[in-house]
This record gives sequence, structure tokens and C-alpha cells, in this order.
Amino acid sequence: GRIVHLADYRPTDFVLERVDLTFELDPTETKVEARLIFHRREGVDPAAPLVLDGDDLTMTSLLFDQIEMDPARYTALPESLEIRDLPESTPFEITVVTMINPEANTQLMGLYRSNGIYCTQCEAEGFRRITYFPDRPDVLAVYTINIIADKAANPLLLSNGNFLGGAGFGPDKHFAAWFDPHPKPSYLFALVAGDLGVVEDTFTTMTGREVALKIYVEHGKEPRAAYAMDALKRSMKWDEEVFGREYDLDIFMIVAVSNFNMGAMENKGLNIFNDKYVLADPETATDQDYANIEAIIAHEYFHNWTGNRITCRDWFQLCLKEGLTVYRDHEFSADMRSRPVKRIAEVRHLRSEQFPEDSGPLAHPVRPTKYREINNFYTTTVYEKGSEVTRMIATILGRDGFKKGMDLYFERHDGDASTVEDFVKCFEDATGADLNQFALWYHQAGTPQVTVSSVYDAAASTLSLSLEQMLPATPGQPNKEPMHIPLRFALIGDNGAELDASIVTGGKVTADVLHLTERSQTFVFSGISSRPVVSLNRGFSAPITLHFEQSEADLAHIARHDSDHFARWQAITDSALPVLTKAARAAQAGEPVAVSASLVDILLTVAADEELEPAFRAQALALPSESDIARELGGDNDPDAIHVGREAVLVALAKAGASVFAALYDRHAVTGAFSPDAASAGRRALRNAALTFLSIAEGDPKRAAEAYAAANNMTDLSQALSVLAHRFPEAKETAATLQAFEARFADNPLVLDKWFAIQATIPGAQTLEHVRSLMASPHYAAGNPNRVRSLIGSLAFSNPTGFHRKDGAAYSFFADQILDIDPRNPQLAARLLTALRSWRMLESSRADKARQALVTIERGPNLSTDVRDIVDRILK
Ligand code: HT7
Ligand code: ZN
Repeated sequence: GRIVHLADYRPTDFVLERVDLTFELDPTETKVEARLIFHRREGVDPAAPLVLDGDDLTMTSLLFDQIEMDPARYTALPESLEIRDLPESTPFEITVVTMINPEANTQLMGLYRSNGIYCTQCEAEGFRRITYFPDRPDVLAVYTINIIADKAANPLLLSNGNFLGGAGFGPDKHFAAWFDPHPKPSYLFALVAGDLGVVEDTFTTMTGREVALKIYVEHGKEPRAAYAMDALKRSMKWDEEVFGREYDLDIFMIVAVSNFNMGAMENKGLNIFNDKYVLADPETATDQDYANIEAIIAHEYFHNWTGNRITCRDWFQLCLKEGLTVYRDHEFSADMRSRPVKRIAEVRHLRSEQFPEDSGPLAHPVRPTKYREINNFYTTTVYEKGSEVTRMIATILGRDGFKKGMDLYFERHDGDASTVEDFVKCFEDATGADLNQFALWYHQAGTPQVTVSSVYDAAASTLSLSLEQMLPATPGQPNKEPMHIPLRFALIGDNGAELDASIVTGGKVTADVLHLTERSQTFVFSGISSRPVVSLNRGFSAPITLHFEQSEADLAHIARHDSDHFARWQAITDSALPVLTKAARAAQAGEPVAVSASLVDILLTVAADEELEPAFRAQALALPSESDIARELGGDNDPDAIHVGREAVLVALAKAGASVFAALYDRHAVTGAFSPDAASAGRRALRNAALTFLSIAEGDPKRAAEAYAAANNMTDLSQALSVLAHRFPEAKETAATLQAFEARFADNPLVLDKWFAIQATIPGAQTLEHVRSLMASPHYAAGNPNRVRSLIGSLAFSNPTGFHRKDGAAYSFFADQILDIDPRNPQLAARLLTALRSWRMLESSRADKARQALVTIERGPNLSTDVRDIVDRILK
């Protein structure tokens, strides 16, 4: 794989005018005929050849304006088709026939079969595995699609756009024709054929047009698509109300498939989903599953405008659609659920996934400038940090300014393949703001470190806030410029009231936002008559790490009084982290672990505070994770010590709070019919947190076994099973319950994924052997990405003590797995491999063993570009 550079971007020599595709579907020998009409772009060298992309293609015929082409005029290779001696300016037609084998396509890119269903995945470069094509996002065309297939096996023939018609075709076949009037890039093409059940509904748009909504799932699973349909209708309505965006076809379809590399795909009018993000009912889906379905249905739907109507000029602009669309789905979920609780979950996710990426060998800017394998840039930096950058634009410009900029973006760039610069310019032009310095967020990698100190001068009634920003070096970027960091803040008085902070010198403050723009800056607030507590980066307005030594008392004040509940949660976390890092250090030194009374007090007060939403209290009780603690420790990490230290803190809290937890457990039972709404989910979360602490305090599996027996929904069932497996792995109740769960859900692979994941995340070195034995289970399927992620992925990403076994055995197992998966599914292998990206943070003996495993992978035979790219960068 050669390296692609942003600086090398230039438009194509030929303009694609129309695309007509005919598929004759066959499991192993599908014939694809592509009729493409091109003309040479004005000013292009008349001798320039047309070069089309291919990937592993076999061509069986090539026509030029309907006549067989002279072989001297073209060169067909598996990876490209070059055609020479083409007209100087008149349009011409190329007809290419390729033969492909969907059944043998284990990469799940291009046209493949999933459980007997034909489906496609073309983003980013899968279309070139179907036919020769200018497979890049700035080539937009109108497509007509004909599908011919065996009628009995494939009653359903779907593609993008509107249905034109269909008919019988010979004795056993039939065909269908689809036309998509909206010009689109090839990555948004989709085709589905097979035998599926459907759930149907309609949506009436803001201008009164009726849109047919269809969700296709395996026969018998239709009832499990009801929640997805509801989420879709709410998404359509929300996008009209909040962003003024109306849907633009007569039909919107979603198809759920069981073999899928990622969450879902926003193909125009025909979204294809990993079935995990469509199917839900109380018996089989957790509250988290419902929330994920709602978010991903919305995300893919929102892409219709941010991604499809306005697409990306090139793949370097990926954040243009992904960062923006994540921001939109975050806002949607915040409006559907509890805004602060949603924000806490987002920040937890950002810190645990994106911060490590940004501080390790895979760090890259939100808008990268080079890549070797584009599949490896569907990262949490592009998605989640990209979303945070969009959020900061909204924070800086305010609600109205942001809306004006978005409106201008939709108006100015509808139908375009755009860039990040185009996007930013809309906000500047709409509001007059200068976002030049702000745009560094797209270009400089790394998480800014902001160090803060405050001095209160009672005699002068001033508060001085000194801030210093430092952006660490990242691969290829040794030196950085200072960024524009918008920090929401409040000065909180004794009684909890916010003080007037409008008289200020030393920098720009707009409403409740302090704009840090210099490397170091001191803001002086006047007229502050008593010493306030400073609440900074409220709502996590900027994705930074804040170093602000605040006393336990100040943190407790924020935790009790801040009107921003995110800031309350942050203060609780800031109180807990030093206790947990100290505990880890003590455990490493073999010393007893001390737990501060003040932390226990804050946590129990919050837990028992009936004024607070249960979901918020559950988030507070979910202390920083072992990987949060590892990040805070910052190096030479011993995952066993971190675990032992954290466990000691949990035990202390559980014992001190036993009566509080018992009361919560009794009081928060959710009665009546199951509802997946956020408030009910919050009560379940709090009650299950209480169950965990009670089980720890009691040191007995009995309560969890009873909870399991009493559960009437998957959230409670899987939580009880987790407590049993993780807290009492040797108990007879645990073995029996695991078995009962397996037997009960033996025919539901998505639920068995939970069963795999719970077992793969049992803390401790012995879990590796258990994972090995689970690979032999009849439920395991190495070709199914969901299964692989739930077993191997859970061990590698979510089981620090299991994965980072001192003897390195799990690393060598992992290397074997990566090398085994890679030839089948390079995207999956490369993504799993990122679990080792922070190996340099480990203490030296583990780091050494992790490096050896990486070297084993690096030396593997015939590595894919995907895995080679990741392993090389991780080792560099
Ligand atoms: N735009 C999609 C990203 C994507 C993808 C999806 C499924 C399989 C492979 C894929 N490669 C890239 C999903 C999204 O962000 O909405
Ligand atoms: Zn997306």
C-alpha cells in the first residue's frame, strides 16, 4: 500500500455522467454489467487515458460505444482498468462486464452474502470490488440499477432510490429496476437481495409528502424491529424541527444483516445495518442496546443530509460527514433522553477511547493529511473528536450563530463534494466570526493539556484565573501552535449561587464562555465579594485534559451545588481519581489501601439523593474504570495493581454504604410492563449498581442469583449474570446460571454475544483459558464479526487483568488470532489490533511481551495493508 497525500488531490480527468448497472445474481458467479457515460473534462490533455479503480476484479468483456474494444486500447488488471485513445470532448460509453463471487467474499466489502442474503458495503473503497469505476467520493452520478435473480430464493430485490418496476425473467428468475435521482458517489451505492420479512410504516414530512418506511429483517424477527421504526420516525421529525432537513425520496429502507464490519451504513435510501443495531425486545435487548439502536438509526438517517446530499471531496474530509453527524446524533439523543447523563456517557467514551488514541502511536489530526489504508481512519478521533470540534463551534458562536452557519452550509453546498474548509467558511460568512485559529482543532493532533490556578484577593475583590495550554507532540507533529479553547465556566458562591463574572480583563469572555487563545493567559474577574469555587470546562465544552488542583472541599461544593450536572459528575470523578491512583500505587507496593472518608461521603450522599435522577446517580457510582486509572497514572502501569487497588476502594464503599445500597435496591424496583424509556433505564441502572455493591458487601452470590431469577428483562438478567461471573466466578450458582442463560438463548446469536462478552471480561489471568475453550463452543463463529468482537475483542479491549497477564500468554494468543482473522477479514483484524496501541504505557516486562507479540504479527505472512499499517505505526 502506497501512501495517499491530501496535497496530491486533483479532480478527475473525466466527468462521469450516468451509471447503469445490471446484476445477474448468483452465489458464486454474479455477473455485473456496468454502462458508464463519461466525457473528458475541459482543459484536460486529450491524450490522457481513463483509469478506473478495481480490486480483485475479473473482466469478461469491454465495449466502447456498444462495440467490442480493441485490446490494444486498454489494460485490464485486477486493480485497475486503463483505457486509451478516447474522444477529446464528446461523451462516450464504456460497458464493462465483471464476474464476482459473493459467497467467497469474507472481507464483507463489496457484494457479499450474509446468511443467504446478498448485500453490499461500499464505503470507503468497496465499490471497486464490484466493477471498474472512478471509485472516489468526488465523482457524483445518477444511477439506474437492474437486478436479476432467482425468484424463489430472492423475492426481494432492493437498491437505492425509487422503485421503477419489475417483472418475471425466464422460468425461475425475476428482475427489478431502481432509479436514484440524486447524484451520489459510489460509496453510497447499495444492493440487497434475498428473502426477508418487513415492518412497514409511513412518515409525513414537513411539506406533507408521505414517505414509505420499511425495515427488513429475517423472517420471524419483525416484532423486534418496532423500536428501530419508532426511533426512525423520531429522527426524521427531529431533523426537520432542529436542522430544518426534510427527507428527499418516496421511500426509506433499512435492512438488518448479521455479518457486518461496523455498526451500519448510510447508503442513499437503503441503509444497511448490523442487526445488533436494529433488533430489540425486552427479553433480549439491554437498555444500552435500545440507546445504541436509537443513536445509530438516527446517525445513519442524519447522514442523508450530512454525508449524502453534501458529501466529502476526498477521504481526508471524512470528519466533515462523520464528526458532524455524530454531533447531530448526540444532540438528538440528548433531546430524547437526559442531556447531562448523555453528556457524561459521551465524555466517558471520549476519554476511554479517543484520549488514548490521541496520546499514542496512532494519533492523527481530525482532518488527517496522509493515509496508507483509509479503512483505518474510521477512528474515534475522526468521529468523536470530530463531533466535539463541531460542538465547540456551536459553543463559540452560540445557538443562533451555529444555526445560521449550518443553514448556509446546507444552502451553499447541497449537491457538492465538500471540504472542511468549506464547512468552516460557512460559519465565518454567516456570523462574521474569525475561525482561523479555531480551525487548528482539525489540523493538530493530541489532547490539549490545560493547567489552571486561581488566586482570590479579598481586599481587591478579584479572582485571578491563570491558564496555560500545552499540546503534546504527536507522530509527525513535534511542535504545535496554541489553540482556541472555549471553556464554559461559573464562579459559584457559598450558597451555590453563580456570581456575576462579567467584569473581566486578560482575555475574551462571552456569556459563560472563557476563550483561552494564548499559550498562557490570566483572566482577572472584578467585583467578586467572596471567594468563589471555580467550575471550569462545564458540560465538557472543550475536549481537553484539565489540571486544576482543587481542594476536596471545593470539589464537594461543585458536586453538591453546580447547576450543570455534568460538572457535578466531573467533580465526583476528580475526587475519586486521586484515591484510585493512590490505591493502585499502594497495591503495587504491597501496602494497605486507604480510602478517603470524604469520597465515600460524596458518593453515598449522591447515591441517596432522591432529587437527582437515578441515571445520574448510577453514573456517579460507576467509579473511573481501570483504564481511566491507568491513563491517570500515565505510565509504568501494572494492570493487576490497578485492579487490586480499585477493588479495595469498591469494597470500602460497599461496606460503608451497605444500608444505602439496600434501600436503593428495594426502592428502585421497576414494576409494571417493561419500557425502554430513559427514566426506567435509569432506575434499572441505579438498582443494578446497588446490586453490585450489595453483592460485594455481602460477599455472597445469593442476591445476584435471586436477581437473575426475578429478572423480566435483558438488562437485569445480564447485570445479574455479570455480577455472578465477575464477582463469584467459582460459585456453583455462577456455573449453573451461565449454563441456563446459554440454553435459554441458544438460538439468539446477539444474546449469546453478551454471554461471550461477560465471560471474556471475568478479571484475572485464568480467563484466557476460558476464552480458548469458548472458541470451541458451537455458538462461536470466527467468520462473524459480532462474535469475534464479543469474545476476542472483549478480552483485548475490556479485560485489563485478563489481557495483560504478566506472562504475556494473552498477547501471543492475540497475535495468533490477528494472524488468523487477517486473511479473512482485514478490517476486523486491524481494528482488533488497536487494542495494543497503548503498550508503551505498561510496566517494562509486560511492554516487552506485548512488543514481541506485535513483532510476531509484523512478521506474519501476506499481511493485509490494513494490519500492516496499524502494526507498523504501533511499533514505530
Ligand atoms: N459511514 C459508515 C462508515 C463505514 C462502514 C460501515 C460499515 C462497514 C464498513 C464501513 N466502512 C466505513 C458508517 C457510519 O459512520 O455511519
Ligand atoms: Zn457515520
